[in-house]
Amino acid sequence: MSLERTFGIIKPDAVANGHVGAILTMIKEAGFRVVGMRMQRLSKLEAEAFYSVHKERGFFNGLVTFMTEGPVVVLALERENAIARWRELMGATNPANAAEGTIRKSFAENIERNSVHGSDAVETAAQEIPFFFSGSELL
Ligand code: 3AN
Repeated sequence: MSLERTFGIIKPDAVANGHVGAILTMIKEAGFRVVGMRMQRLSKLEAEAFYSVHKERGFFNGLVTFMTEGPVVVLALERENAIARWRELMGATNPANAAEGTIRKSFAENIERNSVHGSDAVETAAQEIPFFFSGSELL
């Protein structure tokens, strides 16, 4: 099977609570290669554009407020079957339903403040990686 790339975010709750190191360790132990990584604070415009697929949802404004409340770490991750494996390592959207050993089970506060984001399909990863990284930032 060939290598695949996916996009991830360590969200403001996990950064503020000091979980970046632990999450990066889980990523390494799950066999991913970090090909891009940067700490930044999202602007309101960036968060709205990134989550535009959810703009009609009731939780959209709260999600944008949360995603801009503090720094995040944006990640491009590579391994075989990276998109599915990263979703598996993240765990279910609602941490109450997340499996043991997943990032959300370990660190997420609730369905909104759920510690990490991950692309959900090949097409999404192909949009989300270049949304945050230029070609020369992917190593
Ligand atoms: P996932 O992040 O697992 O792909 P999505 O794409 O359904 O889940 O939702 C995107 C983000 O929107 C979630 N990570 C979470 O922060 C937030 N979210 C999703 N559903 C809800 C909800 N019912 N209430 C509040 N926030 C939500």
